[in-house]
Order: sequence, then C-alpha cells, then structure tokens
Amino acid sequence: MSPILSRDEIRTRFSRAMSDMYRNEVPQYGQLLELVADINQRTLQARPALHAQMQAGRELERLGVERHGAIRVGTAAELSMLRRLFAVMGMEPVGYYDLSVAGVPVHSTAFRPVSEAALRANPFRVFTSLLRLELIADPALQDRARAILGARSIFTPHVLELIAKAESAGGLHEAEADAFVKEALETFRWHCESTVDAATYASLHQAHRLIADVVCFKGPHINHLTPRTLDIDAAQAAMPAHGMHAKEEIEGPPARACPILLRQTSFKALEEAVRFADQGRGEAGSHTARFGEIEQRGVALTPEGRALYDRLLAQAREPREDTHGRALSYGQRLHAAFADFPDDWQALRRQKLAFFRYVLSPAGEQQIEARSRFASAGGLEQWIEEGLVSAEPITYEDFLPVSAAGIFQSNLGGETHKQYAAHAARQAFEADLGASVHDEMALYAAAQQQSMELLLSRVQG
Ligand code: OOG
Ligand code: NI
Repeated sequence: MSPILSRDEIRTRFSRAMSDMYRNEVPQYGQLLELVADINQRTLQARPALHAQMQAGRELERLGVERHGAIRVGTAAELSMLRRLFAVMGMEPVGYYDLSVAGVPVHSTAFRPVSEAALRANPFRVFTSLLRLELIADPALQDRARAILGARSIFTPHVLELIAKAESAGGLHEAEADAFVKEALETFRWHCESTVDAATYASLHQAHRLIADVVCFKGPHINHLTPRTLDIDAAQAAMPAHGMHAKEEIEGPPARACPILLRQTSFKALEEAVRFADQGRGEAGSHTARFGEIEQRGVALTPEGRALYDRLLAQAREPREDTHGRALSYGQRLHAAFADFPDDWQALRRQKLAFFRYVLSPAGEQQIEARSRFASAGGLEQWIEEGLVSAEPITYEDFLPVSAAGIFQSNLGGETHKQYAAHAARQAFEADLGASVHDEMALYAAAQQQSMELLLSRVQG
C-alpha cells in the first residue's frame, strides 16, 4: 500500500479543491484572485526590500496559495466533528472570539496549522463560528431552530469513516486522502434548496439574518475564501473597476510602513436564488450569504503590542471633532490614533511590541563557517547591529474580533444591529468543541524563543 500522506499535503489538496469549487460557485472570486495576484506581483517588483523580507522568511512560496475561509455551524456535535475533520489535515483550533459583543450571536475559533513548518507548507485557515441559540429571545423559535438543526447531518457517511480511519491509523493513504478531500468538500458546498419552508425561514431571518443562514440549509456552506494581498489599499482602489463594491472602511490598523496584525476588506454578499421546502419548481426566494474578502497580513504583536493596538483602535472608534468643530472621519481618527504606534522594525522589536524570528544572516553563517565565534559581549543587539543576525517579523496567522464583527456586519445588510449582553463563554465553547483552543500568543512566543535557542546553539557551537 502507498505510504501515509502528510497532513500538509492533504491540507494543500483540500484547500485547492475548495478554491476550485468556490470559483465555480462564485465567479467573482476568480476575478478577485486574478486582481490580487496581479497586485502582488507588481508590489514585489516595486518593493525589493519587501521581496527580500518575504524571501528570507520563506513566505513567497505560500503567498500564491494562501487562503482563509469561513463557515458557521449550529450544534456542538457539528463543531466537534469539524474539529476531527480539520485534524486530518493538520488544522487545530486556535483562539477564541466572542462576537456577541458586536451584535452577532456566535462565538468562534480558527482552525489552522500551528507548527512553523506546516504554516510554511500551506497556512490554510477556516474561521469557524458556532451559533448561540440561547441568544434567541423567543423560546419557541429557539426550540424550532434546535429541532431543525438536530435533524440534519452535515457530513457524508464516508467522510465520517475516513475521519475515524485517520484517527485510528494515524493518517490516510493516497487513495483514502483523495476520497477524504472529495467527501469533506461536500460539507462546504452551497445548496440552493432550503430545508425549511418560506415562513420558517422568514421567522428565523427576523430573529437574526445569521440564524436563518445557519439553520435553514443542509450544510455550512463556505461563505468566503480570502486571498492574501501585499497591498490592500491598491486592491481596494482597484475593486470597483472590476465590478466589486468593497465595504467603505478597511478593517484593522491603518496603512503603515511596517504592517502589523491584519487589514481586511470585503465586498457585499451575493443575492442567490433559493427554493424553500414548500415551493414548487420554478418558484424561488432568495438568500444572501456569500461574499468576497481580501486581507493583508503583518507582524504578530506581543501582549503589550496587542494591548496598545486595542487601546488605539477603541480611541479611533470614538467620534471626534477637529479644532473647528468639524467631525473627523473614521479614517482620520484611525490615522491620528495610530500615530502613537511605533512604525519601524527596530522600535517594534526593542519595545517588545512585536514577535521576531532571529536567524543567522549570510554574513553570520560565513563567520561561523570560518570557525570564528561571535564576540559574546553585547550579545544579540550587537550581532544584529553588526549584520550577523537578522530579526524577521513573525507573520500574524490569526484573526481580530473587532474586524471579524465588521466583516460579518457589512454582509448582514443595513438592518439595525441587535444588542446582546456581552458574555464571552469560552469554557462552554471548548466543551462543545471537545477540546481547548490553542493560545495564539503562546504559539508566537514559542516560535520566537525557539529561533533564539537555535541561534544561540549555533553561535556558541
Ligand atoms: C466570518 C467573518 C469573519 C474574518 O476574516 O475576520 C472573517 C463569517 O462571516 O462567517 O471571516
Ligand atoms: Ni474572513
């Protein structure tokens, strides 16, 4: 029998199959990919320093295949089975996001690879939200939704067998892996037939549009698939000419010389024809679920850097006037607030605001090969200054709750946002998931620490 296929390879095949399926379902996604590929190529040509940085960090290879998607599920059983499904592809739950604070009745995690090697191979991520039915005010409607969800099965019988096989055998062989990709894809496919009648859809939609999206369909259709751009401002500016109407504001930090965390923008959900269970052939209703999104990723921030980011973002979101009493736009406030966030790599590093990977530079390698040890006086800072060691920014691989809420909302139409009492329920989420989520800060800190240990072992020979 053929050997067991690596989880990285299964993930790469799955991510490609998902991208092909989504391109067929949503042709605008294909146009978006072309636009982003074109902008990335031009950006790399125009900015040799960025090109060199990405090459050194070995990120150039992954750029063209890098995607994240998003799905929303309705029950604990669905969520925990998804955890097992993603594990077959080496994707583990990282982070907890409470979106109820932003008027969206879900909480979420991101399934993604966690080791550096796996991230380098293919960083495919899926932002996965669990509907919080307990936040539906009407108890009868809550029960109805629960019953509908309880009656569906979002996985094919064969994929369930293959998940169990991967768990017991420690992986899948080539042919099994191909079958797994094909069967797993079924869970994420769009279904234009609703499982409920039009009146049920309407009452769930009335409670919250998102509830209808999760409850009324056969499965958790992938609702967007996001490529990574190196210049989100250029991409945003180019979108209208390609017939995509981007949301007004880019979520996340403002444009900077040294990108931090994550900036995202999306274009509106498509309105799609849907046939409800009580409709005959030819009759149709509609539903909006699927949209397009692009993102630009920057350096991961330390807890101190993240606290500063959260504080400045909150400040930017407060209405403010200039000295003449004129209201400042959100963009102006964002720009003003982030003047307080250092914008050069050295300051970010020395003030411990961001995570870096320390590696020997070519000059450092040469010096070691010549068997001359580094002078230990001065240590790391001096080696960096002498060009023997380089500090590479570690890319942020996760999401941002305020941004995610903004993306959700821009696609929920202009309806007034419902308010839910803020209550993160991480423990309940982890109980439903059947596992605890990784702490993303611990992952970045470990990557930085490991690079340091490796460096010291080489230097001290
Ligand atoms: C997920 C929205 C959040 C992101 O990139 O922050 C998201 C959803 O709409 O299901 O995708
Ligand atoms: Ni997204």
